[in-house]
Amino acid sequence: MSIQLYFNPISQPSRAVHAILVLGKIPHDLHVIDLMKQEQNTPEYRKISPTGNVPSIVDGDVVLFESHAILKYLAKKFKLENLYPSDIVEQARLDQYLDWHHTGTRNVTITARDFVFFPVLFGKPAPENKEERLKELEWYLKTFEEVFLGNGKHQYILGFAEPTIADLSAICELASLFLLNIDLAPLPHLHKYIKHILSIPEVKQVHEAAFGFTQKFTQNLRQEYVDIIQ
Ligand SMILES: N[C@@H](CCC(=O)N[C@@H](CS)C(=O)NCC(=O)O)C(=O)O
Repeated sequence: MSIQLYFNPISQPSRAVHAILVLGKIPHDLHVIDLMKQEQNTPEYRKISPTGNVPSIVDGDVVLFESHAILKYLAKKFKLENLYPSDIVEQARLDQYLDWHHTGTRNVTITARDFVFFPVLFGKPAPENKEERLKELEWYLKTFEEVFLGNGKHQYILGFAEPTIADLSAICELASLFLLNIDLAPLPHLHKYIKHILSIPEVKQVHEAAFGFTQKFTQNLRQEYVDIIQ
């Protein structure tokens, strides 16, 4: 039986779940939830995702929302040991990132939401404290580099030997940096990491629509981002 994925290709956690399905060669059907049309709030969809968020999945009788719960479930069910190890200590090590992610790396998207998504899609004025917000974001990105990339020592989050669900989740938020178009020169380890993870064809594939959005709405996109997208 195929996994039914309810998602939106512009949504970061949706792309992370899409990526594991593609990477793990898991049979699946895609159902786009149009957030602009508020399809996430229809009574039918709320039965699948009571919080009215994407992504969510239906796997027979199993109905799940929250991307990290879904990623762990799929990795365990389809025995994708490399993506989420079965050893409890290794799992706990990886969970450290997965928990930090929601209030850490997710800030990239929150910043892009306030300064790009909301102004472009809804005409909502961008907040006036851009400099302060970018400074805050820089702190999260530096922490990501230092703690999770071991200041460039690690190819994958926390030094795992192969990409894990932590990398799948992280890269989808980090791709929001493209929309912010910020200079990556002060963050060389992060730059290298983003380039490397997006060189995985399946990961790049699920970013197609998001990159289309970036190219449409970002003026003078920096060459470092253009190089990765192309
Ligand atoms: N913590 C959730 C976050 C899900 C989330 O925020 N989804 C957004 C799209 S990126 C959404 O569905 N928003 C619907 C809305 O704002 O009404 C996860 O990891 O799945």
